[in-house]
Amino acid sequence: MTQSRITRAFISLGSNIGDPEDNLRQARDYLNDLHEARLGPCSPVYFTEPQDLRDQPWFANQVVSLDCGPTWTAQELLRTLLQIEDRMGRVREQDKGPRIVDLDLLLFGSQRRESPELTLPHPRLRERAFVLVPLHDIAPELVFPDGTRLSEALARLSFQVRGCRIHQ
Ligand code: PH2
Ligand code: MG
Ligand code: MG
Repeated sequence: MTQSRITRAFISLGSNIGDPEDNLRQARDYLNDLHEARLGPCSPVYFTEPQDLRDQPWFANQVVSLDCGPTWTAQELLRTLLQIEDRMGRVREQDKGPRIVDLDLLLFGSQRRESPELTLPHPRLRERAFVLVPLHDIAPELVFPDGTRLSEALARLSFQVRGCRIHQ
């Protein structure tokens, strides 16, 4: 992959069915095999209290970076993430149910967009410790496209990290 016009994307990985850590590993393998893209730094895996969902097992969550060559667009990456979810057997009928894997596009470079298909940055990014904590592990200096620092967004959230567990 040439170095020109590489866009760094950040992707949130989540799972709370079966063997969640192994599901995240499999998802990383799929990302690693993508053409014209390279998996960059990956955060540790955290075990996190479910947010906005009732009576569900805790999640395994992680954030990874993906360096995308010039042929990639944010929409194409989103479609690819949904395909990986399908290949891994995600069932979509009850969207609030537990999931084998959830791959959310958090950021695609400094792109900002709002469409029914895709909003960037991810609209709930700043409310979620299970996203901001691992994102901060791999990109502590990150500044969002609107100029807010990731570290400021983290400081505004109320949560607790105990080892690899995140309570919120
Ligand atoms: N994903 C959600 C809603 N709530 N909570 C945790 N802890 N982890 C998730 O990945 C998660 C969630 C919607 O996709
Ligand atoms: Mg999600
Ligand atoms: Mg999703």
